[in-house]
Amino acid sequence: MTARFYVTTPIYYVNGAPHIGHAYTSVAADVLARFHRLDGKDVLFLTGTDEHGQKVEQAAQVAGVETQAFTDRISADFRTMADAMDISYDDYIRTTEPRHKAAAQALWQKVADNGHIYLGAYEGWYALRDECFYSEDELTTRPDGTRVAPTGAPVEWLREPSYFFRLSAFQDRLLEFYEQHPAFIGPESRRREIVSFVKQGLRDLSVSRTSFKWGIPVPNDPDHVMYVWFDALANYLSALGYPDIDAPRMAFWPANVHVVGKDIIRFHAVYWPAFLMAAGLELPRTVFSNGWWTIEGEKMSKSLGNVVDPRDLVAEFGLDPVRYFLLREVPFGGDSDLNRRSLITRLNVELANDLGNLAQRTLSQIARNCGGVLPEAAVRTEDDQSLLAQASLLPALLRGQMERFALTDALEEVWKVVRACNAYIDRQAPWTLRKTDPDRMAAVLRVLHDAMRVIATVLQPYMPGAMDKFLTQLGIEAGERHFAALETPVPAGRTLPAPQGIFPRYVEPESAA
Ligand code: ME8
Repeated sequence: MTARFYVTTPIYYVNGAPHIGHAYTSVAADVLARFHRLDGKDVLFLTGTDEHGQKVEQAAQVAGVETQAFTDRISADFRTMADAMDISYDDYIRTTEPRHKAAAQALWQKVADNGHIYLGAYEGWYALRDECFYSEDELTTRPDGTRVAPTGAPVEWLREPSYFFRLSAFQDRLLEFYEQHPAFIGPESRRREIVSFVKQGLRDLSVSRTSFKWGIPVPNDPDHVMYVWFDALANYLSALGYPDIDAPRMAFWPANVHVVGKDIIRFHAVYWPAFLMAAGLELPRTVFSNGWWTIEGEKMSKSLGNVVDPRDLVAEFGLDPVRYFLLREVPFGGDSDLNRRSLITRLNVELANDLGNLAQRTLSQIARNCGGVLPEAAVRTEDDQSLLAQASLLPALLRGQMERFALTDALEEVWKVVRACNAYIDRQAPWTLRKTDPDRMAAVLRVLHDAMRVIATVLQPYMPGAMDKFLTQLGIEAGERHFAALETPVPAGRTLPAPQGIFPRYVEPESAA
């Protein structure tokens, strides 16, 4: 049976336009989805939008648009952004869809039937911006006297009838689960943070609101709408066809990984597993959190006017360089800064120079000196064998990195081989061999071709467009691009298309003249 792999992004709030932070999490999840597809797994990759709650309702009011029409518009924009970033999602879930409402209500009903929800009244702090309840001891006071959440979001005092989820009853089970499943929360720093948060004690969680209407009605009590996080988290099940346990997609549960930003780890690593335990469902294998992007050293915010639309970056630098940069800049899981200088340097040095030149040098020599035809694999020298051995280890090496969500380390491994290829071509100097030993020249070019084929194959998840071009230039056919195909050598004698640059150098507009 083919192994399954289910990966999700957060579903994004439709209270504002998509930005580079959203694109980042989606690209990371996309790399995982594409990697596992190429590795022969049956993958389900889910993304979508989170459309209920007071924050979205207020944004629609400010825009002066009817709420559903507003969410339709912004959700479509998020989808356009995902498409522009080449996110290979299999399904796009919207929480205002009937299939989701039915699933969220069924999940609620199940949790209630199992005795974990009771009616009470909530009195306490709420941060609208975070759609999150905070306890008194988590707040700080600003010099002007206002109370703020740890995220800096202003809080308000709420007092209203509410249903509660018996979160406190799950404290020990959660701690035991974290202990037994060390890979459940990543990276390790977040795991420690969550364990210590839960150890401090969990209070029951308010899971319904009565002071506004934009949400999913609570089953049998339409005066209440579900707390937006109960509603939102259920998306990971509603896209599978829950509550129909026999729906074909339910075989994808439990999810292999929910990729989320560090801001929402608590919801995914505390509330979500507790809801699932309460419903008697299996828990996801991993919740992995990505770090935070700042822009040229500053927090990204509407008030600073520095919110980056990923589509603008793509228009300027090209899609694949942007995807590459996002995952290359800092070990996945850590915080990072988006600055033009380092983006341009990575594009020009690592993509255009290290990889682009290697491809160009090799392919143009095959075109010129081998009649554009792929040479035979000849008897191999020690130098040849050592380069090819290094390249052929890449799929297994990357498989290990993907298991650990080490998306950046994986790129470093590939670049070690890229650099080894460049050192090899300089050492072997096929341009000199052309006169002295043309057979050896052909053999060297063939070794480079074989090594580059591995490189291009394993880089597809990161840079699908550029690697598609690269593989085409290498004469690799569509059915030969998955990892298992690397076991079969490409037959000699294939005619390769005329080589073209894969990564043009970026030249600053002012210095281009
Ligand atoms: O939290 N750097 O939606 P949201 C990196 N609807 N990632 C960032 C980022 C930044 N500066 N800014 C945002 C929600 N993100 C809920 C999720 S899931 C059941 C419900 C990314 O629109 C990051 O992944 O506020 C973060 O978790 C997500 O966008 C928050 O998106």
